[in-house]
Amino acid sequence: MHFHAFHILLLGMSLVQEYNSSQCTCEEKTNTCTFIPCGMPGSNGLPGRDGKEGPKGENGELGLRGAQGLPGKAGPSGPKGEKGSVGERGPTGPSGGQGKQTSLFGLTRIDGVLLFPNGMTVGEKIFKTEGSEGNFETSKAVCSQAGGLLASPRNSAENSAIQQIAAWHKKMPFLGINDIQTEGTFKHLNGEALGYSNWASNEPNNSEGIEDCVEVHSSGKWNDKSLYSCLLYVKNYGPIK
Ligand code: MAN
Ligand code: CA
Ligand code: CA
Repeated sequence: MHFHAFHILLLGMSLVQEYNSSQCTCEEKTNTCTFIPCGMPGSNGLPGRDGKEGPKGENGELGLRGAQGLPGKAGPSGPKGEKGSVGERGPTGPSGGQGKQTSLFGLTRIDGVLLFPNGMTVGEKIFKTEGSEGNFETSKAVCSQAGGLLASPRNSAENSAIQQIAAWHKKMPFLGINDIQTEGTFKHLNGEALGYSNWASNEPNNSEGIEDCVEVHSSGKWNDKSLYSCLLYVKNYGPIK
């Protein structure tokens, strides 16, 4: 049907063409000619321009799970723990003895400390004074601090050391010897009986009411004296005996 109408149209147009070509020539009208009446078909034109970009496609399928990542950084340190319990007491160490002792021109140094004029060493003992004086109770108490003891000679060498220290200070010292417990029976502070003594002649005499302590004269000789006398105290830093 369409085909038939098209041929009829072609036929009509060719008749009109036939008529026009016999009467006049066709005017050239640029871009107005929509129909080529006869002749061979022309060659194909150049490809048209690229079309516009299409719409965005749909999301692809979910990919495979990736490999495990590296471990993360360490976290901040935790709070301080509680204090532990006290450990067991360790074994008793060896006795300290004295530090390095040197003597030059009669001056004694222990660990570089010069004892003159406050102290002297005799064997393992160190006798040392602060140059202070007090009654018997005060002297005992001060010397007992920090593990010391009021000096109490066990032999003539120790007595001479105490005598020398007292001479340097021009004072008379107490000894850690008394007869407080039993009149006439002198003992060391630890209760030990006297194995060595150096009494002056006619001493002890317990004169002046009561004399239960001992002082050392500049000669080194002993005299029993009142507990309330104020005398130099010398401390023994070494072994007691
Ligand atoms: C003083 C005191 C006494 C001592 C006599 C010795 O009286 O020191 O302790 O016995 O002198 O004469
Ligand atoms: Ca006495
Ligand atoms: Ca006396």
